[in-house]
Amino acid sequence: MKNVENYLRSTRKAKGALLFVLIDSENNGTKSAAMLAKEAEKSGASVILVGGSSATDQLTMAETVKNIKSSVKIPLILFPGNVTGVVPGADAILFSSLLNSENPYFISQAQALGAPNVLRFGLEPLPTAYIIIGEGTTVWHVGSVRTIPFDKPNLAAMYALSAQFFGMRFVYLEAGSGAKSNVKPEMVAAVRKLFKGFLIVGGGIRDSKTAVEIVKAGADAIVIGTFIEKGGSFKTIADIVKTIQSIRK
Ligand code: 1GP
Repeated sequence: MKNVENYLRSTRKAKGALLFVLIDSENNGTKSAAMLAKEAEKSGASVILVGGSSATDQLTMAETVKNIKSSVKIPLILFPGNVTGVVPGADAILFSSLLNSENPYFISQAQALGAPNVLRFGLEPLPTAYIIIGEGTTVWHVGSVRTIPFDKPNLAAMYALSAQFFGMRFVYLEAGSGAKSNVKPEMVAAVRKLFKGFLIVGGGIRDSKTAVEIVKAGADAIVIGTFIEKGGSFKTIADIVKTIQSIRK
């Protein structure tokens, strides 16, 4: 796909909020990544994300990307947890800075190390502020996060506004993969009030009700990973897509 950012904006406009399905390249489930991606596409997902904060095997990642690419038409976007997450064959990459990390490596150093390969592999960089909410998750641990508590929406809004001033066109509010609690709608709404770009929300979303609350609060896309990895039904995924697309701004 030539221009993923345009695709995201125009699909958002035409169809309503989008579902991104996250596939961990190191998933140990019974279904292959390509099979999961195919079912996700059939259920109405708009994007396949491949990555994760603990997925560090670059060879497996590249192989997974290749397999998924040959199975689906929807764009495949890399979601790197480190420089090892930059591999050839995808359409785009969430070129992210973990804004509330305490370790400069995750704010700008890994990005500098990864940038030459983003260029070399022809990946479309989607400039993204990655903001972690809550604690105890893998991304929280790996990313040396100075966390934002779930009940402090204004802190998240401050980071999102700074992302906007930096010129980042995407904000990803992340509770962490498999998080017990999802990002609360109050926080999504506080961010939406200030951030004009494309707002992604993920972590701990498993049902339509939660997805609807988050979209109504202003998310442009929600991300679901663990539910699918654990064998959750694609009928639920199709229901989620249908309900979030029925919400109009
Ligand atoms: C994690 O936001 C994504 O990076 C998805 O979270 O795995 O909890 O669905 P889940």
